[in-house]
Amino acid sequence: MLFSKSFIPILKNNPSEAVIKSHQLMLRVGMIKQSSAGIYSWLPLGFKVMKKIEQIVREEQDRIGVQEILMPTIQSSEIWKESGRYEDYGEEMLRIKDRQNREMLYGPTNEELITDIFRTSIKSYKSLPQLLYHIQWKFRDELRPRFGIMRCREFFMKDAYSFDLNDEEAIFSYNKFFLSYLRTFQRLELSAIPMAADTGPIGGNLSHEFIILAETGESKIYTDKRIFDVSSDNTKLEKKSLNDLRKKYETYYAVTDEKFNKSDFEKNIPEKFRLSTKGIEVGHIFYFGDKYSKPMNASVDYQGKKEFVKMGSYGVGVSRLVGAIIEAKYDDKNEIMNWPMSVTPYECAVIPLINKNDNLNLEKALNIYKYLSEKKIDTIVDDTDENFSSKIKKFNFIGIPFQIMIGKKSEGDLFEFKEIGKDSKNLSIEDIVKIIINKKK
Ligand code: 5CA
Repeated sequence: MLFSKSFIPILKNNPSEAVIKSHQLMLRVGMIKQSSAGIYSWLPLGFKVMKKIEQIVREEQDRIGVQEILMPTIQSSEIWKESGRYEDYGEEMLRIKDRQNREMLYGPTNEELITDIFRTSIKSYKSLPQLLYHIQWKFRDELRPRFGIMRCREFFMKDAYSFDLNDEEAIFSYNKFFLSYLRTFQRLELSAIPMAADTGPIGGNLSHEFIILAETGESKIYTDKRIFDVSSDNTKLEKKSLNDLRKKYETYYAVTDEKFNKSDFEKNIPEKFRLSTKGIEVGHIFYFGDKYSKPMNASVDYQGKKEFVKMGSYGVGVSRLVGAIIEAKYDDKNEIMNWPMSVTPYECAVIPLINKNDNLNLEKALNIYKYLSEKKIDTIVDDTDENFSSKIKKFNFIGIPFQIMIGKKSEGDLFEFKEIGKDSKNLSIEDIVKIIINKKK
């Protein structure tokens, strides 16, 4: 991509409406644009990051055997009346009437719709388990949308649903998602802690929130620091292995505000391991048995009897993750954004010093761009005539992890190259490619 042709509308100053870093930065470097309260357009830079996150979430769902579908954003009120949630959901639900005066709504979540899809097609216990997910926009008319895309009204979510014959099988499904979430957040270079959580309007009595630590987070959390050392490596997709994994986490105290109990916290954790801080909820999983299947009559035949299926649901805030990654990775001191390689908007920036009447550096930059593109390195070239130091500052700000500067320091076949936040050195283009490709692995 040539910077001159890109759509990256960078603002000169921090927008005054933004109070937290991710919101400021996303507006400032032109990742998003607010269209109305709590509703945003995603511009190329932000959209690229979100799509990369979406793909990682997708791959980790596929890996545990969940099948992808796509349900609509607009739902009929009928199914919500069947489950009993139409009234209960309250003002957060955006209710709409169509031209026939039918009550419709913009889906805030999809338990009802998926249960309806399931019940019309699956009749035999032999088809279980069924694990299904989709990645789709949701709408919740939040009372106080804030922090940009972190708590907004329209947001992009991965929601998955499991259907099983009995509790034991359903917990197996739950635990598969538990593992899948740990792997997903690890690939995003986030350290997410699973915490015992309240179930709110989704319901049920088993639930974990996946929380990453950040001072600007909305959730107050209390945890034993030793939970950070638990590893999910070598966990097999088998009942025992998955049960053991969840148990390993659950031996450590880790709860959100609603479940906090001061005396338990102090009794169970030696003082040096106690951590009370704030975090951002990036995922939430629920087990709620037959809460929806019973009123909606979703059942299978098993040994001549009708059994209501046991269900769980599993959410990841795909759009929220863009902001959450910024909150977790921003280097305040040096004012540098550190995108994980797996989701960075561009992997490499080529920054030529361009003098009037001298095209040599620009030509070199364009040749490098061609070469890196052949090597499948996602590159942006700053072909504008902005001054050299403000170009460098700009790419630190956007957070492109690798940068090649073509200015006074580059000589012959060697180019000034740096990994963001580190010192630069002169290297050949072949060595540069090796370093970048190695980091991508
Ligand atoms: N049906 C369940 C699981 S699929 C459900 O809706 N869970 S949830 O309410 O916890 O939402 C799932 C995830 O979506 C949350 O963990 C959070 O990361 C994200 N999310 C929820 N509300 C918002 C919001 N207003 N803005 C941005 N992201 C949100």
